[in-house]
Amino acid sequence: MLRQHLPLFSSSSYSPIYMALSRLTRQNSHRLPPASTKTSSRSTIMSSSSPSAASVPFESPRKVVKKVLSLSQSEGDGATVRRSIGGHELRNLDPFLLLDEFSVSKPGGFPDHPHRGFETVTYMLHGAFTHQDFSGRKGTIRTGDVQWMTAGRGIVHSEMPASNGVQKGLQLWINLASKDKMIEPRYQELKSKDISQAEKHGVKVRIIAGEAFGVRSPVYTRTPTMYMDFTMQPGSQLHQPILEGWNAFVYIIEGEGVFGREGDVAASAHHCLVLGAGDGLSVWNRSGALLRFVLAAGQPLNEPVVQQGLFVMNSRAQIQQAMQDYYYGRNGFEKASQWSSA
Ligand code: FJE
Ligand code: FE
Repeated sequence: MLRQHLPLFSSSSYSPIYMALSRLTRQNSHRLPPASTKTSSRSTIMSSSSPSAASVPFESPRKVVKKVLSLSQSEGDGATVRRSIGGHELRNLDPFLLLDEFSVSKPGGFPDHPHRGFETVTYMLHGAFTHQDFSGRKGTIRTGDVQWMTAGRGIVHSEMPASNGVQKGLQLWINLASKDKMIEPRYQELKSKDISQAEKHGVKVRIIAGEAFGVRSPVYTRTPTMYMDFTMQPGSQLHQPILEGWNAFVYIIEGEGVFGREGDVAASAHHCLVLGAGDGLSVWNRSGALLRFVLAAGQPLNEPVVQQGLFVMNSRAQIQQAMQDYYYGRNGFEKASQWSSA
């Protein structure tokens, strides 16, 4: 399988002309892991109560196989992102394409730009963001809210700060299978109060997608995905099942913790930890402060990935098609030419 990965656009390169003229400039090939045989993302309730050191309840606990510190870089219009997945050190974590921890203040943001072929999941950590799209849809997400946007065949939108001060959040891009790349766009929006939560023995979880502690999220994941936000009290431990065959990672938002094996060194904020094969993740917070992190896992698609900035398809020909469709306003981009955000 090939992954041909091309650079994201710079802020000056949103224009259709740039996109039409863009050249495919860089290609990286990767071998992908074998396809998973499981399709369900169901998991069982795990107890995190056992104080015993030998209490890891998994047959094959997942270990951290790669640890990447995400450094700040500029993106969009005056925005700052810490990019882990999708950056140079972590190009490939099928089905995930990108994870940005973003920090943006007015008048910066992410002005009008297109997407095709994948989903964007925006999770607000602090502040508020307004999105507007080319079909007239407009909305604001605030601290704790999630916007799960399936771009499918095409969305053109803007994502801009909605209040003063710095707005912070995470944006995760999830690839769509070849058969789903040209589906109708769809939004799933969850207000903070509607996000399923569970708490047990000093561990709180907000379930954005999938299931933890016996509680399930209502979000439909076209590419099977789990996505959780865990907050662990000092001294607590967690044992979270993750389907075998799925690729999984942790991104630490705050504090520090021991992930995978009890004897490992603690990892701290802004690190992305790629997990190896296995059936679950164990975490220990041995620090004196809160530990907060997201855990995401997804069923690998095992399909070729050809990315040109904000279009992610399976072949160069499909990328050319996407650029033409956007330029000429076809195949889902009909509303693109007359529209600009207010
Ligand atoms: C962008 C590529 C992009 N990270 N985090 C190029 F992906 C973007 C872009 C974002 C983005 C938006 C939000 Cl709300 C959060 C993000 C990249 O939109 F602006 C450029 N120029
Ligand atoms: Fe976007």
